[in-house]
Amino acid sequence: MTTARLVSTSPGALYYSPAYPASKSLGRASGRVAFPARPYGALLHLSSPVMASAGAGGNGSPNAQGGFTGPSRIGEVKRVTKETNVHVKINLDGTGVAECSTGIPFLDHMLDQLASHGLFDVYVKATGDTHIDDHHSNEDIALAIGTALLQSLGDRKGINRFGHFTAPLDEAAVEVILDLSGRPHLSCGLDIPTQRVGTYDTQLVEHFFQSLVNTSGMTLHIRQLAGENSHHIIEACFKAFARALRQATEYDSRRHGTVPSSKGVLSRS
Ligand SMILES: [Mn+2]
Repeated sequence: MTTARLVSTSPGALYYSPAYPASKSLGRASGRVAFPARPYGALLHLSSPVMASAGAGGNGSPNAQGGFTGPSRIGEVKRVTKETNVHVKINLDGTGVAECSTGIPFLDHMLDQLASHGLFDVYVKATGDTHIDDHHSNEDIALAIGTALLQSLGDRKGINRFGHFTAPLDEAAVEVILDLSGRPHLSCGLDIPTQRVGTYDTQLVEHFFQSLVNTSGMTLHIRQLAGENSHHIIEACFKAFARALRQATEYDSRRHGTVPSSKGVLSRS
């Protein structure tokens, strides 16, 4: 972990605060998906297909799940250190569009799984000191994704909160159990037989999820049920994570927008 300077982050807490109602912060323009007017709005006008597709299910419009729909659930983080420069955007109500260029080809492949199987739109552009190794880039990308998730979830009202999925990939099977509790915890039970997949150090998988958990406020359990091939094991893990996260972030139509906690609040504090 290095000392990071957040040069630009979405003021998610402000944006999703009850004092800043969706009706005032959202709007449509010319029948196209319109992003909410924000002080840093210029950042959201990148010509990215990820962001161009964002908004289905957002803007308070009807979504496939029926029932409660909230504001657009988008998180954006720019994170710059002496080691890395990371830009992440995530739309929880996306269509599975991925635009990922991390400097780590295998991680790009895994983030594509996150988008595809989570039906999130995921934009990640990163440069880093990969001439040393992938450690800093892997960590900082995961920290930024976690922060973007934190932002996009806002006050976590109306969501399922829990997710559970087991994904097979040929001989491999990985189970993911997660809770968007606000409390960071990782139990990682992967047993990856080789040190590398391509150029990617397989030790970085657990580190990726630990970093993501820390900034997103997520309780995450990963269990490997079977597997011989390292690529299969890791990919099954990302697919199961994507599906479980999709479950957890989707709206519970019976909850009518209330916080899924008997305490009445899901926060990181
Ligand atoms: Mn693959």
